[in-house]
Amino acid sequence: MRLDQTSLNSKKKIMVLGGDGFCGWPTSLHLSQVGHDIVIIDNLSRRNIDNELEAESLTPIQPIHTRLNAWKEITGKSIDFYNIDIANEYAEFLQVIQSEKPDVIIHFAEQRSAPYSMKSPKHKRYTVNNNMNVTHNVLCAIVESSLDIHLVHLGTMGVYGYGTAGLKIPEGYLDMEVKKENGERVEQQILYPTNPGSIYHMTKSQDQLLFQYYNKNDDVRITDLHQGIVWGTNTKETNLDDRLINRFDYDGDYGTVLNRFLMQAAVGYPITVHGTGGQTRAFIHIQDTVRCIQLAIENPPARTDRVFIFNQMTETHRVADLAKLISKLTGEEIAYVPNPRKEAAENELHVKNDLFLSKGLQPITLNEGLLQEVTKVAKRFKDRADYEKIPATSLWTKEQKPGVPEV
Ligand code: NAD
Ligand code: USQ
Repeated sequence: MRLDQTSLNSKKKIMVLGGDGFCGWPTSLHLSQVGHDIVIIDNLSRRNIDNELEAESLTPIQPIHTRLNAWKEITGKSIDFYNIDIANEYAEFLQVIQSEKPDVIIHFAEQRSAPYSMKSPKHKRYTVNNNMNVTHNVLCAIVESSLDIHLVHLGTMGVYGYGTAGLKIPEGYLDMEVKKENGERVEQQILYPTNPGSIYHMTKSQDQLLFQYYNKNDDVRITDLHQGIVWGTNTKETNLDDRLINRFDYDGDYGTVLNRFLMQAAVGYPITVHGTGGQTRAFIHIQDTVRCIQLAIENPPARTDRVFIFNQMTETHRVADLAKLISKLTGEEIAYVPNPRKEAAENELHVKNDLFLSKGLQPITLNEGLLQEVTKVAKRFKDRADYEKIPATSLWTKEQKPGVPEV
C-alpha cells in the first residue's frame, strides 16, 4: 500500500498531543488525509511563548479553529480539538482518553527549544515541570484508562550527546559485555547512556526512563522516535491552502539552524555560525517527519516488546558546511559569532537509521529544490521578520557570550 492512503480496516483513532505545533500540525493533517480519525489536544502554550518572546512565526499561522475549519472545507474531513494543559489538567485529559478511546497517542506536547530552556531559572523550571509532567500524565492516564493504546513519542537525537568516538550511534540500545567475578562474560543490551546538552534535552533523557518503567511494569506499548533537527516548513497537506500554513520559527530561541540560515540569507542577514561551526548534527525534512510517524504507527510493538526506539533522521551535516552551502547559493556572507551554548566546538556524528529504512522510508535529503522552497517561503514573508529577534542570546553559562554578528 502507498504511504498516502490507508485501508479501512487499518483506520485508527489517533490522538495528537501538541497537534498545533510545528511537527504536530502537518502530522495531524497527513494522518487525517490518509484516512485516520484525528483528535488534537494542545494548550496553545507555544503561541503564548510567541507572545512572551515577542517573536512570531515568520509565516502567518492561523488560529487553531480557522485551521481546522479550513481543513474541513477543503477535504471534508473533521479534526476535533481539545484545549487541555496535559501537565496540569490530568482529570480532564483522562476523561478525553476515556471518551475518545484512541488506538494511538502521538506525543509532541513538550517545550522543545534548548535555548528557551536555558534562558533563566524560571525557564529551566518550566521546561522540566511541563515536559516531565506531560510525559508522566500521558503514561499514567493510558494505564488508568485500561485501553491498549500505542504511544508514539517524539524524542531527540540529543539524548545520545553528539560525540561517539567513531561508533555509529545505535537505535536506543547499546550492546555491552560485562565480566563476572568468575571471569565469565555476559552480553547485555542497555539504554544508550544519555549525555544531554541542555535542560530541554535532559527532559528527553528522563522521558526514556519513564517509558522503560511503564513498559516493564504495565506493558504499555511505546515507540520513542529519536528525531534529528527538522527543517523545511510545509508539507503536501499544509500547502493545500494558505490557512493551513505551518509555523516557521526563525528567532534566536526557537529557530533551528538550517531554517535560520535559509531565512537569514533570504532577508539579507549574515548567516550566524556559532563558534567555528564544527558541530555536526542529524537532520530530517518535515515531510519525512510525517512519513516516519505514519510508519511508526503502522509498525507497532506487541505488548511483550520492550520500548521500540527508532532514530528519526536522514543525514548528518556540519553547521559550517551548511552555512557555506547556503552562502554559495545565495551570496549572503557568513558571520562566525561567539557560541552562546556550552557545547563541543567540533564533533563527528555517525548514526544508524536502519529501522525506518527497513520499513520503507525513502529519505529526502538536502537538495537545492527543497532549500529554495524554504527560501521562497522566507522571502514571501520577509516583511514580517523582526531582525532584532534573530541573534541567539540565551546563554548556557555566565561565561558564554550572545551570538550577535558584528555590524
Ligand atoms: P512546537 O513547540 O512547535 O509544538 C509543541 C506543541 O505542544 C505546541 O503546540 C504546544 O502548545 C504544545 N504543548 C506543549 N506543552 C503542552 C502541554 N502541557 N499541554 C498541551 N499541549 C502542550 O514543537 P515541535 O517543533 O513541533 O516539536 C514537537 C516535538 O518534537 C517536541 O517534543 C520536540 O522535542 C520534538 N522534536 C522537534 C524537533 C524540531 O526540530 N522541531 C526535532 C527533534 C524532536
Ligand atoms: N547553531 C548555529 N547558529 C545558529 C543556530 C544554531 O551555529 O544560528 C548551532 C547550535 O549552536 C548547535 C546546532 O546549530 O550546535 C543545532 O542547533 P539547533 O537550534 O538547530 O538545534 P537544537 O538546539 O539541538 O534543537 C533542535 C530542536 C529540538 C530537537 C533537536 C534535535 O529545537 O527540539 O530535539 O534540534 S537534535 O539536535 O538532534 O538533538
